[in-house]
Amino acid sequence: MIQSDLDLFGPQPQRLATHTVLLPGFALSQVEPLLDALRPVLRASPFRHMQTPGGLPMAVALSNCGALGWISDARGYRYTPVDPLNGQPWPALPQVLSELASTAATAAGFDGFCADACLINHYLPGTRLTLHQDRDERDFAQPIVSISLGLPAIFLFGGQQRSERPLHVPLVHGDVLVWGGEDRLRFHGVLPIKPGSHSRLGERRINLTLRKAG
Ligand code: MD6
Ligand code: FE
Repeated sequence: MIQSDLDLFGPQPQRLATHTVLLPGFALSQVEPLLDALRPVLRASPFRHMQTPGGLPMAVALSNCGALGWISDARGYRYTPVDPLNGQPWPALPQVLSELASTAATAAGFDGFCADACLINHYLPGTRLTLHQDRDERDFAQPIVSISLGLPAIFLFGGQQRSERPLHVPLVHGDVLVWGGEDRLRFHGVLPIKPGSHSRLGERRINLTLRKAG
């Protein structure tokens, strides 16, 4: 096959580690339905800066949809069925989102993924996410599907120890990152978002991370 034939199939999946796959542009065809579905979600449960257990406001603003939502407050990090801002259940997980997550998981080698939680992160230029592990979910055998929208970011993909020097992975609008298995507890974060304006989303990055939390 010659190079121009390869291009017809679009960017190919990239394996970043044994159980971590970057699917470049995987969400692009669903961006408009995705944004249409997020609008009512964010009207019911708007972005807010949660307090860390240490009492500082988080730099990233967040919301959730699905049966469970991730929160942080003085008592720590956990999943709750109810939005603490309004006392109501988190908005339902839109079908377009759960289907995209499950097809992305399958494309990355994780069959039968059924998300019950979607964390919605909002970054302005300058906002970063410090290195952390995701360990508030019940079953670490379940993968995580992460969808990037808006401004580009450099994703820090570290090791099992905080001290391990992380890979710098560029993520752009429409990219989907899937990880699980032995990579599930790797440290990771996001470098400060560079100033700029995205043609569809303006001066922001939105990241959707879908999990089976309960
Ligand atoms: C972000 N993502 O990309 C933050 N966690 O805005 C995460 O913290 C994350 O992308 C677990 C798995 C995939 C992720
Ligand atoms: Fe994370």
